[in-house]
Amino acid sequence: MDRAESPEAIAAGILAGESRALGRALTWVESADPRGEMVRRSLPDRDDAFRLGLTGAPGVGKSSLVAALLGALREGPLPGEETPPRIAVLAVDPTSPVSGGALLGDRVRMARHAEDDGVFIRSLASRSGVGGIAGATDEVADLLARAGFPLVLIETVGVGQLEMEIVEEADEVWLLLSPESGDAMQLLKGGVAEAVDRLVLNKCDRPGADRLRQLAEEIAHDRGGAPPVATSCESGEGIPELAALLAERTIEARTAPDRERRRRRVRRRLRRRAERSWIAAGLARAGDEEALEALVRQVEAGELPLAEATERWMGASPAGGGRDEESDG
Ligand SMILES: Nc1nc2c(ncn2[C@@H]2O[C@H](COP(=O)(O)OP(=O)(O)OP(=O)(O)O)[C@@H](O)[C@H]2O)c(=O)[nH]1
Ligand SMILES: [Mg+2]
Repeated sequence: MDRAESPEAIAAGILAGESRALGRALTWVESADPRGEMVRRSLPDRDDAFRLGLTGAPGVGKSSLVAALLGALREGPLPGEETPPRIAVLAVDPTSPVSGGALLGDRVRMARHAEDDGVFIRSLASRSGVGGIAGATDEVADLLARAGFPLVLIETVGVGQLEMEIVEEADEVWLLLSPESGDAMQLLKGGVAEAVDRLVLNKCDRPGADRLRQLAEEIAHDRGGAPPVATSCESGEGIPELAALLAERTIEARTAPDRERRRRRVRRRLRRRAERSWIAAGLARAGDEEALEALVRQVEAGELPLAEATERWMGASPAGGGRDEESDG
């Protein structure tokens, strides 16, 4: 193996701020390569990055907002610090197996930050091997925290179940709505505000923004939620306000972390790791592809019930002896 590619060398590279080393480690983490875990263990044990989930319909302006926030936050240090905060951006498209299309646009919008070595941009593919895309998002964010990024922005397309699983991994979730997307009012009336921490009304330079704002304010007020913030990535309206909020949260995450949130995260992480080990252990005991193929033929020919074939392949004793294992679930 190339020595420069050893987990130790990669960990050292990460601590020296090399984004290439970080990229390599994240690929290992994402694909559940054991070298990812070795790098993780070589890095400081810290979990104090603030993770912001940004979600919303395609084209609502998530990447534009991320770019605007990067611009604002990279301008100067956070209070009490000497250098601007390093920021990581994860672009997650759960609907795309390779996260292609959305990222192309993101690359363009974030191009001016590509040269900034305090900014690290990464897309995550949904075919991840770490217990699904939510698991990959969590483990990647964990590594980024250890690599010394105090702030991780997670951009996710959509507001469905899968997106919500991803944003579960975040400390706070902002939902972007825009007067241009026809269903913004319906989403609001349907109670989408309940599922997120803040509504961001982007494209407030566009027609219809006032109506959307009025409804969003009413709803936020009724449920006692955070007031919505109207933004425009064109005029810059609302950007300083959101950047200040984020700066505050980032410092809070370092100085006064939310213990309960962390406990839930550790719990999910533990479960996911256990599930992964169970599956790996089960597959190690199971028969090989050839055995599987033979069993498939027997089931097909009506010679063997599916349940029994499954147990045989799993390596359980043939005549139903493996069944009592269910009781420890
Ligand atoms: N007028 C106006 N246009 C905006 C604003 N924000 C973003 N846009 C435009 O909206 C389009 C989509 O912006 P993106 O930032 O790519 O949106 P996105 O939500 O990241 O899109 P996906 O990643 O494809 O889901 C681009 O053409 C932007 O220039 C805004 O505040 N006002
Ligand atoms: Mg985008």
